[in-house]
Amino acid sequence: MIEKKQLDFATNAIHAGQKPDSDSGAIMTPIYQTSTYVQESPGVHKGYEYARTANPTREALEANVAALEGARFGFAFSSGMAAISTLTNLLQQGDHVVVADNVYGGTYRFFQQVMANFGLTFSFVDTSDFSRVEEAVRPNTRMIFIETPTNPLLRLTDIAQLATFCKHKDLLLAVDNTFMSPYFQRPLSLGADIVVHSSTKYLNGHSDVVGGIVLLNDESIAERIGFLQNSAGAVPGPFDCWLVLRATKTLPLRMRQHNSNAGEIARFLVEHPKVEKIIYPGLPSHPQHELAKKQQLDPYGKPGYGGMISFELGSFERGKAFLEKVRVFSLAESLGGVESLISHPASMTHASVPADERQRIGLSDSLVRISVGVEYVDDLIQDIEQALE
Ligand code: P1T
Repeated sequence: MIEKKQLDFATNAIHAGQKPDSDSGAIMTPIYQTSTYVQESPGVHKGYEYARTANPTREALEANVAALEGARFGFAFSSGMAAISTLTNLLQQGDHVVVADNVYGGTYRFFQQVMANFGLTFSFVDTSDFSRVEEAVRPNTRMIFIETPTNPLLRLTDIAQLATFCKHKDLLLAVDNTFMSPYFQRPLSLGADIVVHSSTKYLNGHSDVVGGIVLLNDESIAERIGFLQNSAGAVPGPFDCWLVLRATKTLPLRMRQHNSNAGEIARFLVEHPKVEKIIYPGLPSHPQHELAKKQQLDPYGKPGYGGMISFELGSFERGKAFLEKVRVFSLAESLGGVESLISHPASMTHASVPADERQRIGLSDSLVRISVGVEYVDDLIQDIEQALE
């Protein structure tokens, strides 16, 4: 169990889960680059037997992110998908899951094309509309899985409302908190059972690691996740854990800058005549701006909207021309790094969602998604301006 500290978020970001190395006094947690640990006698050891089961660098990362999410337990994985896949391993053949109908394309693909072959069924519904969730729940429903805001349409679901419903119906509520990071949203404090992240994104923030993490409070589910982490074995290497641990120290600084830059860019895009529709939860025009203001709060209670913006340029051709013309933004999948990225969800991150399903949920071929980095914001705005011309 991870010790819960009452320190501030920014202090925890730097210190939680870490202590000076007992051998050398090194202030930074060492990279325990080892696959196994020497035992004095069979079963007599220092708490570590084999590195798939436990590694001190990984444990430090797990404790660190757990402190940020307000969780008792954390389990790190080799990717966000490995973390999500482990959540489905909590279920049994015949179980049903209600999923937000706009999730990362890889999550949709994994549920529909992999887990559906193992006797699980999934209903993809717009969870931002609570009545749709109520309608979708069946006697065999065991879990509700959401992203809020969603990737890439940035739709919000009221976590507290859904959590109350899930408690009443005895369902597990899992929230993919990748887009907000714990700095701007802590779903466990709103009643969710499980939080999952692609730590590839904001948690690591430097586009040099693929990783995932699961955070939760319930001891018996945590025991099972720990068992699955060891049994299925999709664990991250110690160096990757160390990189993410290094990165979370600056999570508050980075998130504040992502949020501030994205806010300025969103206000610029709103005014631009060539931009047909802009989606950013920080804009009063976002249909769930009021919910964003209430649900997406920094550790000091101030609303934050993150660094992701989606917008429409009217046609695929115009979107493509724009994507090709940007210079500071880089055309690439992924998000949440210090550098600004731009992508075309329909052909990139959400290509595995069938075209008719994309159309049904409103993910058009002309939608462009940007992950606003922490560069000097005027350079980013100028870049967008010249590419729109
Ligand atoms: O890529 P990986 O670390 O396995 O994480 C998958 C994942 C899970 N959840 C969300 C909300 C995500 O956005 C992702 C990965 N997304 C991208 C690669 C992307 O560009 O949207």
